[in-house]
Amino acid sequence: MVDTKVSFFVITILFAIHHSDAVVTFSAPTGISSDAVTLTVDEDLDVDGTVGTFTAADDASAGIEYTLAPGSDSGFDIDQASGVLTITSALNYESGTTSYTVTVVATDDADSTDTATVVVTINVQNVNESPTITPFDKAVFKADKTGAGAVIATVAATDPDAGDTLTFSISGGNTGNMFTVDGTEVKVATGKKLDASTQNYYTLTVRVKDAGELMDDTGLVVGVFKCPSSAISISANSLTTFLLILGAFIVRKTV
Ligand SMILES: [Ca+2]
Ligand SMILES: [Ca+2]
Repeated sequence: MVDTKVSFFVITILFAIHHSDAVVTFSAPTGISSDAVTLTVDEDLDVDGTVGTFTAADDASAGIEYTLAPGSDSGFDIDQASGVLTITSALNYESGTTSYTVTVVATDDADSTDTATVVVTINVQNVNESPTITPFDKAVFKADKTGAGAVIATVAATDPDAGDTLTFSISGGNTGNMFTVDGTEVKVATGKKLDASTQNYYTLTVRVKDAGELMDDTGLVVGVFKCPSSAISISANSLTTFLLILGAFIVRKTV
């Protein structure tokens, strides 16, 4: 016959084991180890966009609460209930900061001493961004018969991506292929000559394109006038003044 005291002791132990709260353990996101995970996000992730979803559990009936530990890099937040880690400010690969570290803590709702932590390395991945072409602030006027190779304007653009290759072209308004782009210079094309009697102004669209085919356009007005003087540039706002001067010149030549 089994001793009554021994039986009571065994039953007590079994009861305690059955009802003990297991340790909180992370199971997601993918690649998570016991205490670390590395995640990668694109630099153009929207603010409030998801970096990753953390899941932890134990066998208790109470839920799990997710928080970021003090000392975590700023710019991130985690939903207390869902474990979704998000960004709270825009990322920028070109800023020079391409990696962040936060520590995610999962806490058993029923026992605040039952926690698990994971150190999260967040690597920011470069994304190609569009170039921006510098608008022309002046219409350009060139004398009639200006020949091939004459520089009409110099074009410029910026691109957030360091070292990106920018290529300029004329994408519109180039009647008769009168103009071409040589590097950053808009020129009268080979074999061409401006002829005011045929066309006395052009409304060009100048385009910049980066290595990833992203692009930006701006307008360039080129006027052609019959005048013996060298080419001039004039503010678009002063066009009326220019035309008055030109009119006076023509009158003087014809009287
Ligand atoms: Ca970029
Ligand atoms: Ca770019």
